Amino acid sequence: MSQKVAFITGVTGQDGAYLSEFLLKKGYLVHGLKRRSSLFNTDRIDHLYQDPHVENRNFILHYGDMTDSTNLIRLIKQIQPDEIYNLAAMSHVHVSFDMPEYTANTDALGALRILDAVRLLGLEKKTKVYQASTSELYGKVQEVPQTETTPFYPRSPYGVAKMYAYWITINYREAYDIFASNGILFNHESPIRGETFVTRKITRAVSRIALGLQDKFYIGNLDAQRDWGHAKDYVRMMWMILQADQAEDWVIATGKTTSVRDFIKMAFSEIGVELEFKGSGVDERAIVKQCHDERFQLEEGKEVLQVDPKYFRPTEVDLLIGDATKAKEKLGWVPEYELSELVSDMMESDLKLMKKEQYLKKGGFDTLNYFE
Ligand code: NDP
Ligand code: GDR
Repeated sequence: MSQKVAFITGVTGQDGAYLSEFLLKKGYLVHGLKRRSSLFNTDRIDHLYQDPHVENRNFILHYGDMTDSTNLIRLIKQIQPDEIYNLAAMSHVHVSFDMPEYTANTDALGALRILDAVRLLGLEKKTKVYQASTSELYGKVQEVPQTETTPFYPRSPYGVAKMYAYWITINYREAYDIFASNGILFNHESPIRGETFVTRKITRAVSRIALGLQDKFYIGNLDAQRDWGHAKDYVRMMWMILQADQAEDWVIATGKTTSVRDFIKMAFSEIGVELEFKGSGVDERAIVKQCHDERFQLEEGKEVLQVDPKYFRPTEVDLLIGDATKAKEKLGWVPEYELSELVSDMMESDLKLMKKEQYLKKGGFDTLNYFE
């Protein structure tokens, strides 16, 4: 059997990195789209990098951008992929309120550009397309838990852009018979999650507080509830979706939901700290009730967290909880990670990272003081 060829947009992101590892292990030739930036932006995939001078590489990166049609057409023509995973996106919900037009261009029209390139190049029968759809489509709660048939009500420019991408994927499937599927993935996290998403923001801050690099951190809506899974489980599902008998749309979720406040408690308990929350709304704070771990010297009563309305969104998604029965029954998907394991994994990794930072600081080097 000839080697399968995949093209991943968003290869430098969290999911792109895990998916690349996964497909390489399966023997794929993986091509990835990366953006030009003034600094290296390949941290998450540097361990996969292969010297361009070496023959028979199986991991190849190309410059490009989702807003550049001719670039995408040229690359897809050259790569002739069996599978395209369209993961590239301006993926931050809060930032999408600041950059609505760019978000629409990248997330909505970007998906169209990929699908239309497949059509223009006559690859309808060869190339399968995975579209990274999202639980943000559900937005304002219409039904709990959310399934493939729950009505959509997106609540951000990001959600609305992804709604266009979702429907254009279905339209190209129906109009041109392209094997194009949406994975409606609920939140998934990992030690390489972007630092400004709430879980990673929390695990980084808790690790820094544990090591005395920071006193407290600021957060937005503590009551939001999310269905959090591990990214490693979810990229496996992206591949399974393209191996299904037919192109369809699939919800991928754990079926359990947790509030931001409870995620914070779980992260602090990894360093032996019991928290007490005081006040409410914009005045809510958290203080150390007790620290059971002798390695970390956190005194009782120390304030470690405060709500800052700056992180509230103009319109919020309050509650997400997905029902992945269809994927479990038809594709045999079983997630391997529990939320507690995800939190441990992220805390272990961030503690290691912050120890390096602590070491540098002791040596007189400036460390990062930028938090969003
Ligand atoms: P990340 O934000 O970690 O990665 C996004 C990727 O897209 C990065 O490689 C980024 O490049 C790239 N990108 C952004 N804008 C452009 C552009 N204009 N042209 C080319 N590349 C671009 O996201 P995740 O890995 O977490 O998510 C992957 C996909 O899945 C996204 O589409 C996201 O919206 C969607 N999704 C994610 C979920 C999650 O919980 N993680 C849940 C459901 C859907 P750079 O590194 O240069 O910034
Ligand atoms: P989300 O993830 O918006 O669900 O989108 P994020 O981690 O940003 O927010 C989750 C919830 O936490 C609340 N929150 C905060 N969020 C951030 N980022 N920073 C804070 O300080 C903070 N305080 C509270 C938010 O209001 C929200 O309710 C992610 C992205 O990966 C999308 O690309 C993807 O489509 C969805 O998950 C599924």
